[in-house]
Amino acid sequence: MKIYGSTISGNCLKVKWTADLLGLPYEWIEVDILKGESRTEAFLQLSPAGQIPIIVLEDGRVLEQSCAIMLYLAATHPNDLLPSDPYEKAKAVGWLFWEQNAHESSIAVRRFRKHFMKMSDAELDPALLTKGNACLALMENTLEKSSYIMGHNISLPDIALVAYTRIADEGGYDLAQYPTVQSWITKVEADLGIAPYAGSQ
Ligand SMILES: N[C@@H](CCC(=O)N[C@@H](CS)C(=O)NCC(=O)O)C(=O)O
Repeated sequence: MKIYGSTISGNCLKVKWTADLLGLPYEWIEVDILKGESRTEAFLQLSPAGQIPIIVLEDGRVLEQSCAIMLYLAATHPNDLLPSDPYEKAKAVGWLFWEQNAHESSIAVRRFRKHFMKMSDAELDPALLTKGNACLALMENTLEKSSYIMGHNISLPDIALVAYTRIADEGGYDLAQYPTVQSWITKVEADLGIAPYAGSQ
């Protein structure tokens, strides 16, 4: 399997960490989105949306969308990352939808604009801060009741949500306001075998 991704992208790291946790072999192909490498003719042939992550399977089939890729990897390899019970599985998928729809679309977007595009707070849509903080508050509330997003074990929603939560300060969010989320980040990083975030270029 080939994973086309960027190490500055939480969406891509979600896929990498899932593959690593499952012990899957893959070739990582670094794509520099800041240089437009996901928009070249060659890349658009692979994936017309021009975005990463994507995976290319042994037989040449391409899969897009970080959460869809995570679900595919979890569905095709033995693991405890996705519940088998239909209700619990639907809950897990619901968290992945929420991650994309509410969390990533505020926290990751504000982080990209502030940290990489160097936009000032005045230039940023104020709704991004409000919406992102509402997501962090919801996670704080959830994690006060259970040690992981869904109970007592790491599952796909933890991997998906930790990616942009651990770097939320780059988007101007104050994680100190969410101590339970901070402890959860440390725990999930340890589970994934990754070092605490030390900042990106
Ligand atoms: N919903 C998609 C979002 C993909 C996405 O936004 N990718 C960004 C990097 S995080 C990208 O490729 N940006 C470069 C571009 O749009 O040209 C997913 O989860 O895979």
